[in-house]
Amino acid sequence: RALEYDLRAAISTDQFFLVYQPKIDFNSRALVGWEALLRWRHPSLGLIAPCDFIPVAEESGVIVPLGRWTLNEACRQLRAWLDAGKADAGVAVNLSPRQFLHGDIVEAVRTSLAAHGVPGSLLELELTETVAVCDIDRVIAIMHELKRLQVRLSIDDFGTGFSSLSYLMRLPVDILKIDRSFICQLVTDQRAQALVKGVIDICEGLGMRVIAEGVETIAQASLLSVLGCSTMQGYLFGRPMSPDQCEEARQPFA
Ligand code: G
Ligand code: G
Ligand code: NA
Ligand code: MN
Repeated sequence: RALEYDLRAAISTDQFFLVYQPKIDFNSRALVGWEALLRWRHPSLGLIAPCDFIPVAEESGVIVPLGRWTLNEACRQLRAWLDAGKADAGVAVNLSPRQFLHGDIVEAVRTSLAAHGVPGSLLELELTETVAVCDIDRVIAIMHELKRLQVRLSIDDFGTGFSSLSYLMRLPVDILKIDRSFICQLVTDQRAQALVKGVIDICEGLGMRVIAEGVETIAQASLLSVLGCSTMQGYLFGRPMSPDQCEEARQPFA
């Protein structure tokens, strides 16, 4: 496939870059972290969104070198912010299932942190639920190895693909990210509200933190806060932005 060929070439020719979306605490409006999101500036096709190339990268295996590039770039940026005295928050990087299960992910994370002298505590790794249904014992073993590097682990898009809550209980994850499909119905749909409230309570019971994704309105944010979730991410507070824009983004948010 042409795109697969271009993907391989793009890593060595600097066509990828990361943008960063803020995660905030709604009560204080303070920044609590950034999520790094991958972008591809293709020489002839222009800007290509991850949903159009991540699946190709997954299928072809290019996700392994590409994921290493992303981890390294996030750590390079963290180092730059540390050096500038602006490392006021950590960075979360998305990992795809293939990269997690077959990419020697522990070595990749360790190498990126060490290369830039970044403490693991500033790095968060976001995994989708689908990764956990493959080989639960292997997933748990890898997660424990990652935890030894002090990184935080989160489950992304929670509620959209999990097969069993008993898996959740066994995974050493720190944070659940409630998928935005629940947040967009939150204000109008009682059932979405009950579900979100349930997830927030489960997190509290399991000693996990919880964050709501895709918060776009004050009404959603206020309701989430009342339901017990004050950590949020979404266009209401900030879109994914360049590192320069991150430095200019002034707190408090919104
Ligand atoms: O940034 P955007 O909304 O376009 O992202 C679309 C999808 O691509 C999201 O599901 C997001 O998790 C995924 N994505 C963005 N950046 C990365 C990345 O660096 N690695 C992986 N595996 N997925 C990413
Ligand atoms: O799957 P993941 O959660 O990583 O997806 C992140 C994607 O969601 C990014 O592409 C980002 O641009 C998008 N996103 C972030 N905040 C919002 C929001 O408030 N509304 C919508 N519609 N998309 C959002
Ligand atoms: Na994510
Ligand atoms: Mn998500």
